[in-house]
Amino acid sequence: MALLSILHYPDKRLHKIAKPVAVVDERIRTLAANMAETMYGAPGVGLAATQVDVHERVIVIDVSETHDELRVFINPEIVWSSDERKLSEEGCLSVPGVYDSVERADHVRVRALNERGETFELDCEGLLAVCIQHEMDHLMGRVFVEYLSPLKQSRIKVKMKKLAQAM
Ligand code: GNR
Ligand code: NI
Repeated sequence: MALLSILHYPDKRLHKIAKPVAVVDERIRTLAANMAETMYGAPGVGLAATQVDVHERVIVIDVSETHDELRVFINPEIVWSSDERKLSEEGCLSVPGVYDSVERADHVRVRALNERGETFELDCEGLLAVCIQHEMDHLMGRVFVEYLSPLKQSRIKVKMKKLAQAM
């Protein structure tokens, strides 16, 4: 397994649109395993392939406190979203140190392929619902800070550029 490096906002590659996975093979299973290792190491509760500069529709999530509920979503689709929406505080491994409120559907149903290429559906609420929507945004080239005001976005860009210089 290997730790992958995570792109940082405002890197242009975070805005690339991921392509569907054609075949769930060993290459995809290795990618998912390396993404999981990178997510746990960060530490984070989710990671989209876009963040490690792989532009294919692969997400890993583990919102458990015990870090033993890894879920891999390949070619995820939201098949239903609740009309009820909820504000919650988000952070992102690609925008370290920035946390702000984002409004999203409170409850979603997701259909995806697992690591064996089998279709599954999952009802998501709470942090899992927030996280799957946040990760699916990454696959579409969208970072959560783009939901914030233009003023906040420009301040975040300044902060990230200073951070990059310090590293
Ligand atoms: O680790 C993460 N925590 C988090 C908290 C609230 C809402 C979304 C997230 S996802 C984030 C990891 C990440 O950047 N995934 O893309
Ligand atoms: Ni993120």
